[in-house]
Amino acid sequence: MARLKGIHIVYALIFLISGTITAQLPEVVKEHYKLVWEDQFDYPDKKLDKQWASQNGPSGHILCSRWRENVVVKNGLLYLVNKKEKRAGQEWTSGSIWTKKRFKYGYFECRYKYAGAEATNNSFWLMTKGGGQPEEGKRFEIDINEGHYPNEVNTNIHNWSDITITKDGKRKHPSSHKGFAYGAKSGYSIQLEIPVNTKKIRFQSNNNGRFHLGEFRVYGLNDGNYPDVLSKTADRDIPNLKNLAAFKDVTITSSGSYKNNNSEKNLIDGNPKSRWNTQDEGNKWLKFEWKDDITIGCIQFLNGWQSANGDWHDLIKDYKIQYLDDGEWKDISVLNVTDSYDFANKFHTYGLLWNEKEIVFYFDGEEIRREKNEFCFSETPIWLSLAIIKWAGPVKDNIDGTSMQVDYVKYYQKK
Ligand SMILES: [Ca+2]
Ligand SMILES: [Ca+2]
Repeated sequence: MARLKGIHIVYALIFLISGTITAQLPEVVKEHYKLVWEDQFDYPDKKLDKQWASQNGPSGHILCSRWRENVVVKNGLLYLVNKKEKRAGQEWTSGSIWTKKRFKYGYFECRYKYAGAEATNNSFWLMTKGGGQPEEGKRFEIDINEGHYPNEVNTNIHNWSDITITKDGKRKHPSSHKGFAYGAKSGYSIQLEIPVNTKKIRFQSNNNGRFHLGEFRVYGLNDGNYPDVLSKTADRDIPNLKNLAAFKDVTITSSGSYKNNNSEKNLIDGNPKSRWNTQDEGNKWLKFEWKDDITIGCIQFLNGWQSANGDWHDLIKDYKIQYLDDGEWKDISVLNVTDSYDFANKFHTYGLLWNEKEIVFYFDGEEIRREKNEFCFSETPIWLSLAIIKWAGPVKDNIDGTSMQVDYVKYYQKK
């Protein structure tokens, strides 16, 4: 019996494992596509060079030079390794490789984990290679994911043929971006199940980088009737409901502000677009103090900023709101996105369905973005690249030794 049970457990495990892996494939791919090329990285390191080429040198737009030595195949995984070492005029090294084979149209999928540090760019992407213009369409780049630790997925489509020079001498090219910050959002509305009475509340965040809070609202009891947190006119939307944080006798103190610009007043001016910009370093906090006890039924705040395409940027990854109760700080609301979305801790799959008409992006088999294909009509290698960059959080020594870990890359073609 014991043996039988064991076999059953093994079968159950195989079923579970294969189930979770096939479940990642989009329906359309399952039905109409077949696997024609893959790399599982299940071979000795030196065999990597059969199918992949490696960068060996610096790159001006990022903070690291990239070398074959930073690329390691081991135990069924490909590691792109960040190191703090001076080489080729840069302070850091990392790895970037591309397939010798060229691909066109199909479903591209990669299963990987991010390097576990901010300021790293963990990318699975396509880009035409070679100097000339392609016969059809433009030179292009499709970033299936430029992943930023811990929770961000970034997709891009770049046109590298139509470069123009702006009046101030900068190179520009047409591109479109859509980003996703899993587990984070721009507006939080925290309705208290049990109202609290207090004279003091505080907001804290360990977010590494500087961030922006557009508005901070504290409401009394109002039968659950509070404004839509993202409403531009929230302060006037509900008759007779006043933001207690904006009362005259409130004292607002903070951990600091960007360039000491005292932007705390922007938290309570009713305008979501004017913001408190925090200082760069250290913990960030805000404290509100009233002369007399207030009763709190709801707290709302806005963070991040929105670009013209509707994307939100710089959304905070953690916060804690507390109130003072008899000399003791007690939690009202706590968020830490890495509890649910830590893409360095868990493997996820990033996919792209590319045909003559459309470019469709997937995350764990779910469609996240769909665009018309306007100029991506020629063959490209598949690229796997790790980089250290300035625009995804502060660059710190904890990057040293982290790695992007790739389980596999697969390419499916239409049956
Ligand atoms: Ca404001
Ligand atoms: Ca593998």
